[in-house]
Amino acid sequence: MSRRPVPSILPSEITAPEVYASRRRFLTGALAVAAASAVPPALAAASTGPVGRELGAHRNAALSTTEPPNSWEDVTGYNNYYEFGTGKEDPAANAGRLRTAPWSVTIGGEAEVKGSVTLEDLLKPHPLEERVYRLRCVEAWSMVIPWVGIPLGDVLRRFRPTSRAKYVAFTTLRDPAQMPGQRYPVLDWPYAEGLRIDEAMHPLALLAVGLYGRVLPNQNGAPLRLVVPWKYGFKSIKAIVRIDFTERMPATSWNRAAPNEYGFFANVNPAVDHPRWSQRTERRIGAGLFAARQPTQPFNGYAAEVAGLYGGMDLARWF
Ligand SMILES: Nc1nc2c(c(=O)[nH]1)N[C@H]1C(S)=C(S)[C@@H](COP(=O)(O)O)O[C@H]1N2
Ligand SMILES: [Mo]
Repeated sequence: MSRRPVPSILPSEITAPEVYASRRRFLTGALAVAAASAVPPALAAASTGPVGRELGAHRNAALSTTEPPNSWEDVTGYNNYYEFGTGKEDPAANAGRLRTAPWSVTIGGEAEVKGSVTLEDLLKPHPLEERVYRLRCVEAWSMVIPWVGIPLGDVLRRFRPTSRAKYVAFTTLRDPAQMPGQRYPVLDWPYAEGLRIDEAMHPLALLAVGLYGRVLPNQNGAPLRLVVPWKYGFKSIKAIVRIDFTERMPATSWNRAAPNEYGFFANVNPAVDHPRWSQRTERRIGAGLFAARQPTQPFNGYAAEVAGLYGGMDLARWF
């Protein structure tokens, strides 16, 4: 067992950021009579439209939703990335200085090919695809994001996982000098996530390097992040520096922080509430304060593709 400092505030005592943010907007809005916009005034003023190096990517229409994508401002201005603060606007304000090049990823564990690989070499053999996916946060909000990336399974297979590889563990960079949020014990750093190997090999699991046709903004997980569209957003780990093939289910950050609230599987499931709020509906970011909440779909709308991965499992127990 590793020792860790006792957090001064338990994760379960932190006001859900969602609640905090909406409360704050309400206060501002009530005074400014600007409540119809869900975008905070400071962000709206700073909006520039898409920026960053353009990537050539071909749209994978078969795997894309036809729902309209959220604006660049929503996607890059309303983020969860606790390494840069727990507020939704903190990552956009603080992640800019993260050095994302050079970048390499270390592959370890139950695989025949292991060691450090540069990001360029990791990406080289794979054509980039654009896929428009819903992102459903466990905090009951959602967005639609045009990601650019490569299928995770295609990358993993190159390292020839052994027959003992039952899970894949992912680790974010740990660098408190660059990631100021890591100076506070909000989570057990570095951020860690994992998938069962069949989930990781599923064609919908994406390793993203861009969005809106451009290189990922730092606040969205540059230079390399996971996107697992049928699971709650916290599974989609950002700024990945390690990938390990494991025989045992790996420890994951949110599950360690509050195991009764965040399961390992974390499949989007409107029938299983979070202990502190309902998961039946969601608020689409950018739809405006008066827009109706939308019903949340099992597996975030990807049930036809992925439900078969969980045949025979009690999804209320394995939440
Ligand atoms: N390393 C790291 N990855 C992370 C997080 C984080 O705090 N740290 N937040 C997660 C959560 S809760 C969500 S909802 C998504 C948000 O992705 P986005 O900001 O690109 O929309 O990132 C996930 N990946
Ligand atoms: Mo989330």
